Amino acid sequence: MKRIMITGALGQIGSELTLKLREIYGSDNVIATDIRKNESEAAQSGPFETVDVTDLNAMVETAKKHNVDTVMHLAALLSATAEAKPVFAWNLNMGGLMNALETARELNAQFFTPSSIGAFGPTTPKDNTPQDTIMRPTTMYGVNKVAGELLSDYYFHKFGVDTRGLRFPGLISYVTPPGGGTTDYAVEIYYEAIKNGRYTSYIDRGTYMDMMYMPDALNAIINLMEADTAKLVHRNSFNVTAMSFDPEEIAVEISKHISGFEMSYQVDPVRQKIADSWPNSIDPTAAQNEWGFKAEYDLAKMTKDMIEKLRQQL
Ligand code: AKB
Repeated sequence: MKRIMITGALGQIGSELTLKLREIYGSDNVIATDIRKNESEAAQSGPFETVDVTDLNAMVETAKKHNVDTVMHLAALLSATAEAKPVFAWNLNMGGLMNALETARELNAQFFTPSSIGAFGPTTPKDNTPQDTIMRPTTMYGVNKVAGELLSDYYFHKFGVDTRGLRFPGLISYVTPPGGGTTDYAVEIYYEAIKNGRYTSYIDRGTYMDMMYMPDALNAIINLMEADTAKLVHRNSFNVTAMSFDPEEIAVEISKHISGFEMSYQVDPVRQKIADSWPNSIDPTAAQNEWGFKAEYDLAKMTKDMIEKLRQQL
């Protein structure tokens, strides 16, 4: 990776990934793109272009203008929003991905896009979900993610594009909040705990989902992209996870830092149904074996860091 174009660069992953890549590869070599510009550091600290991912021409022209050799396609709707607007989600998630893959093909560029635990469905084995298993998701987001994995593999086999991907769990960070996801509760809870000392969870107690702290997610992306191609048996996409917890367990961990923290529940049936269709915990062995995936943060270490950082920020 030397000249990288990122779509969705001002979103939850992109806003941090852009800065980290600029640190490693140099500011001028990381071209941030998004549908609109804002005042964030990611938009201001290096090249930025306004690009709508549904516009193939704009994407290809931007990539050519900056002579990129890597495309990281992050722009997408998350699970709950996709469920509320399924046709829009199909058009944006699949149209955007197709355009990004075409851009990579045209420029002979390396390619990354995230998949998700949402690619699994209710008939997938729920615990320690294997890398290769039943994938029959029942959400529009999941359908997009499975189709996206297959399409990325297709571009590798058919056109030789060096496509790589990760099945991300819920990502937790104190920088840019996620929007429209099912796992977002595990981010909101920290903000509410610090601001108000309480949180009302829309996900029910006993609902386990995989999660990961953003620094581990960024390292995973970079390590996968730097991995020796000869060692990759899988490409799109690798199971990665750092922890699995339910709302009760994260609440207990937060209580260790914020005494008197109160948790209550008002379950949102739409997001609960999505969560119920996802695994309790996934098995990252293929990622560990093929390119050395390792996560540094567990629930306790992440909670300590989140609370320290958010206390300074809020
Ligand atoms: C979501 O909840 O939609 C995302 C995901 C797990 O892909 N955070």
